Amino acid sequence: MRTFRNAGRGTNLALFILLVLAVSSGVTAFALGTPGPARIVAVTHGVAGLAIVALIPWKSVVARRGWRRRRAGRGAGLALAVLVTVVLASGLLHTQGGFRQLLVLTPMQLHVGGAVIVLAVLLAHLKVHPTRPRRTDATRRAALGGLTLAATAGAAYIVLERAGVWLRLPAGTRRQTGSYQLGSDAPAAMPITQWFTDTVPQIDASAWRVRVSVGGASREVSPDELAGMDTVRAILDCTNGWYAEQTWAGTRLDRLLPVGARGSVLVTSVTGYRRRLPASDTSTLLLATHLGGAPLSAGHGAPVRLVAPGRRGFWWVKWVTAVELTDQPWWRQAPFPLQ
Ligand SMILES: Nc1nc2c(c(=O)[nH]1)N[C@H]1C(S)=C(S)[C@@H](COP(=O)(O)O)O[C@H]1N2
Ligand SMILES: [Mo]
Repeated sequence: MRTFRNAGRGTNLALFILLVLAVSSGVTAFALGTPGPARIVAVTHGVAGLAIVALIPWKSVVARRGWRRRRAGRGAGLALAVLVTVVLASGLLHTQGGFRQLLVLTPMQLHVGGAVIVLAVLLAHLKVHPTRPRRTDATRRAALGGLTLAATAGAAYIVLERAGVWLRLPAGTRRQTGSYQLGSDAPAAMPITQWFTDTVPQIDASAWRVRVSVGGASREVSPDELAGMDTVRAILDCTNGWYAEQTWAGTRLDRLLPVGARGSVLVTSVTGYRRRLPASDTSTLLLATHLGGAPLSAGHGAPVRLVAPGRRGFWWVKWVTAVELTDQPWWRQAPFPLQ
């Protein structure tokens, strides 16, 4: 009986550690657009997820015991089990099945939305069944168990990755960020995506001006003045799970700002959506008016949008009306858009 109890404790603690790892790597993966670091984070996330799957048989023994004892919090526990299943299944579906829409949601939206709810329910669940690490948990047996689990999940990850390539499944074509190619050099086939807070606005492009402010001074620039100065090949990589490589044309941001500008540049959309970027990046940032040789479509940000190579899609502000150079550091903002 005693070893049984300990096994339950071990499983719960392992699950807790894996959950922290999965959530932190998941959030970090959303922030990263550069392939090398993004791959390390994506692999960590995948292995943590598979380790959670590997613990399901153990956890279900523990959970069934709790269920029969009719302890408080049974409802929360059951809801958690269902939600975790949804999160794991949608995560696996994304990594194996390519970018697709299931009714109204993509697997990634289901995965992230589910995970947010899991965290909320889990906090409630932990309040009822608190589990705190004890000195006595750090046994040789626990260490061996942890290593076995890590090795199992790592091996499962490699098998899934290899199978994706050998069997020519969508999984084998994922970019290092985890996204699937969709609509490269074919703007009409590229999804039109908003961060969950925004919609495509109705606009009159003929009167459009971008207000460029530096210190107290500001001037207005028309889309025509921005068109055709610079051309850039860049990958738009949306956290929703797809990416597209395109040729973008417009004007580099450093041409509009003083040489050696410091601080940050706040880029604002007519919808209120905005991101702040480091002023030191302006030589690689583009205010684009054209995509694939044609003017931007309304959905893709006409008449002017930001192109931010190497950054996730949520930095690529569409329908830009203002660009403002300020002293504020770029990181003084929410890590993900809130409006
Ligand atoms: N104004 C505004 N710009 C935005 C967004 C938004 O919601 N509002 N979404 C961002 C996100 S999350 C992505 S992935 C890209 C999508 O660009 P696309 O619709 O041209 O594919 O736009 C970015 N720019
Ligand atoms: Mo996105």
